Amino acid sequence: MLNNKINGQRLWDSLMEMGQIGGTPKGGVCRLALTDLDKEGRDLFVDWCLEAGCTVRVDTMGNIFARRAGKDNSLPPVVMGSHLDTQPTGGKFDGIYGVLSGLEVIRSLNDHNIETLAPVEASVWTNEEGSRFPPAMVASGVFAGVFDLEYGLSRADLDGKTMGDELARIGYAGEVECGNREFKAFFEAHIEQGPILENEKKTIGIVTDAQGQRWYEVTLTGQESHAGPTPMLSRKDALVGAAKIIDQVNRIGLSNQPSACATVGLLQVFPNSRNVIPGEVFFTIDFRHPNDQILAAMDHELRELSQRIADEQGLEMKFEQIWHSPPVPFNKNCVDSVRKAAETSGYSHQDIISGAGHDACYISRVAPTAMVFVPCENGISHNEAENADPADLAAGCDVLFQAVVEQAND
Ligand code: HGY
Ligand code: MN
Ligand code: MN
Ligand code: MN
Repeated sequence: MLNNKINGQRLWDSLMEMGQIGGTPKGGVCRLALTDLDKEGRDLFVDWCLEAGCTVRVDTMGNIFARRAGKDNSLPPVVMGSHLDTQPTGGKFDGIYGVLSGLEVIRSLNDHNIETLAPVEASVWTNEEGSRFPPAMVASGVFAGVFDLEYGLSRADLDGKTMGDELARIGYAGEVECGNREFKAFFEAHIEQGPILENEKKTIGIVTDAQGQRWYEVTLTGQESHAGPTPMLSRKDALVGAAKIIDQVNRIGLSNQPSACATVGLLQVFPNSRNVIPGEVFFTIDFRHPNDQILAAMDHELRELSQRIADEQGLEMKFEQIWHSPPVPFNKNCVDSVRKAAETSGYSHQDIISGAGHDACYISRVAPTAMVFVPCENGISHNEAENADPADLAAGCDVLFQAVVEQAND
């Protein structure tokens, strides 16, 4: 039996140590992509992998691959991984759990002197969150051929710094080509980031699919003027227009239940002064649904309503869809490896669709891919209060271990 080979305490201790890098007073983590703190986290991960006897390579998008040799190293590797970058008010587990679970699998293979036929690799994917450099999952997207390298390296933050500049600055502009490399399989362990597994009292989520996403950027331009003498009926108030559109974003989400999600997470008002009518507003929209047709219908309704509101308010509108990641069905053979491991180990489990995007979504385009979910406390994530039960985290890593070994020896 290959279950219970991992060391749950060592996994937890590694998560807590990594969580100190960019740790916040409320117990969360702020380690934005390609900052000095991201470099610190990457360096710690690389050191741990070298200590575990891995060879480490970095590609041109800064993706890291720590390789443990197998019996036949001419075979394509089974790769595990996720991301180390966090949201500004992120937690210790989103992404990091998948990276350090991969490391724990390698450490446990070493402990038990298990030699796999194919090599296995623990990986880190750059800028999964898309918080500092939109869109999300851009480096796994370049690896999967969804974006070209030039697009990836040119992604810029709000200060105009590009990913290419920042990769070079922190010393993670690798030489290895990003992509064009065969994986036998790819597995990502992740906290669910929602309430389903906790509510259903299940330890393991067998992720069959991930929902589709569409991201938009909207700029409304009206007339900046004095809040006092300017009559209400002659105003071109960009914030009133934005508020009406944002209300429609929420209504479109609510009218496509039970699965749709609709979020405006970033809003900037110019000049942002209490007695000046806002002349310009910039905001983002995040739409999600497991069904691409419904997501397309939501898109159509949003575009129509936004233009109508802008016209009624006398505003200029720049409306841009900056990203569309269609829904993803994961690979049945890999999903079955996850299911078999959960069943033979006696972990309570259920099938689940991922509400969040993950690097696995893009990697699934170029390699057989599956995910392992574990519950998180109150379903909270992208929040400093993010937490998970050490026993659940260990169970998920145990399932990952068994699925990876099965695929590596297949
Ligand atoms: O937004 C997402 O789904 C992921 O956390 N980047
Ligand atoms: Mn994540
Ligand atoms: Mn996230
Ligand atoms: Mn079952």
